[in-house]
Amino acid sequence: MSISGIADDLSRWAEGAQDRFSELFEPSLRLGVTGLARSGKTVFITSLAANLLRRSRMMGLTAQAEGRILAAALSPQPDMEAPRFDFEKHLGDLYAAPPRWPDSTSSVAQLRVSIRYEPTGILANLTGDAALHLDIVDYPGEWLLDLALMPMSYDDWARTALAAAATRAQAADYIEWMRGVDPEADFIEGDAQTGARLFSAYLQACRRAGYSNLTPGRFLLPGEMAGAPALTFAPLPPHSDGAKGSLAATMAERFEAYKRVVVRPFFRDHFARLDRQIVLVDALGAISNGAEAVADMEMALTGILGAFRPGANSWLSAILGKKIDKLLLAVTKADHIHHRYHPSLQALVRDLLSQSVDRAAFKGAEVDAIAIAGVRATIEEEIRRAGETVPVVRGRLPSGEQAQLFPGEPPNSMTQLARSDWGADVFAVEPLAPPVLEPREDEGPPHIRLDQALEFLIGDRLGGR
Ligand SMILES: Nc1nc2c(ncn2[C@@H]2O[C@H](COP(=O)(O)OP(=O)(O)OP(=O)(O)O)[C@@H](O)[C@H]2O)c(=O)[nH]1
Ligand SMILES: [Mg+2]
Repeated sequence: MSISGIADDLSRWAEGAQDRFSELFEPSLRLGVTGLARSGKTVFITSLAANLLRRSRMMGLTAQAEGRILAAALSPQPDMEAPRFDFEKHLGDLYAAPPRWPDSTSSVAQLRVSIRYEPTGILANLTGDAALHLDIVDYPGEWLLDLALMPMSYDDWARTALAAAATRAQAADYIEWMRGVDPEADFIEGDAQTGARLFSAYLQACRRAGYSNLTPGRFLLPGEMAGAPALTFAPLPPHSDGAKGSLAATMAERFEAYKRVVVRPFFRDHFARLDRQIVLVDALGAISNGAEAVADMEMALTGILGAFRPGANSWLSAILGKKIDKLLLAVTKADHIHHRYHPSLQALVRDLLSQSVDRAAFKGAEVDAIAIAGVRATIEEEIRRAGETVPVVRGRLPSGEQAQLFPGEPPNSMTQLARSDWGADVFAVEPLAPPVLEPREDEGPPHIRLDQALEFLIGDRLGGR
């Protein structure tokens, strides 16, 4: 297909059959998609929406397998103030020549996919067609970690943050600055700005080093709030006299402001309105980075999943209107390993899930774990090595060069992960270039288990109503 043909095709792909979905009061379902930076959120949402619009790769979705999905189209989202997820741009990147992974994104974004289907059961004969508006909400997992700040005072937070910083080389500049300031001295804006800048730089450096359990989340992803006073503070050692107008007292006020104007509105306006949730985890990446990265991922995951147990946090319980009733933990980028190893990976995620959360705490919510790939960038092959057959995958490296890859056998439990010395010499995945794709009338990008993930998350809402 020519380049202009592809562009035409992509625009038709996203074109809404809006007239078919114009009725008011049709049910909607808000699906939250979250995960730490680079976990695969944008790729997941782009491919999910594309595969809902063109569904021949979605036979694991029962309503599709039964031929009951009559139409699906993008339609205008209900929230006027939230940025729309840039589906066309991200899909265009995937189908470009050469294809590109989507750019990094850093705030909440939303996309509505409206689905018309035939209900089942006794209602089928009475009601005719039904519609479901699926509102997909993309938000950074880092913002969920901020929940832990809510019950903390500035001193509590500063103590915890400084204890972590003391063990990390990345904090050297910040600690040097901190030692040079007097917390009791009169507040000067320039001091707060320098402190906040160095502390943000420290958090950014930690993230580049593979740490993910980092707060305050907006210091990493400030969005439109960059430079606001509520983001211009940093931890100082506990002080005895927080005289009003001192550097320490102002830092403490700003920490409280951060909770009030950043954390609380996020939970109230976005989080509290979700019906279902998928949490994406780049576990293969963490395993490749070694034991410390895995421990950090586990800790971050516990923090993230903690937000879904409102009972454990009275502040959150108070603002939650309804409860999330289905939660799926998905390990992404499973196309990096041959499907023969997927059972190990699934077992590992299930184990991770049960270690990170006390399932009993999810009263009334159905929780599951799965290994997926938003966009499959590899094909599977077998090679003979030393008389044995080794299952490998073939993909393109970022240089464009084709390669056969065998990252190693992933561990199948947390115990195994803890016992062995995991790291790049035992198990290593490297980034791949996206696959070269041709748009087709009937199918979206290749994926792994997006249909099964969707069946878990919304399958019940595409049956009887
Ligand atoms: N092979 C493979 N790589 C993937 C897949 N999904 C994501 N990736 C890789 O992971 C990177 C990050 O994916 P994104 O979807 O941009 O992740 P994100 O969570 O939206 O990232 P931020 O917006 O930066 O937080 C991509 O650039 C790809 O390199 C997948 O299904 N298969
Ligand atoms: Mg993104």
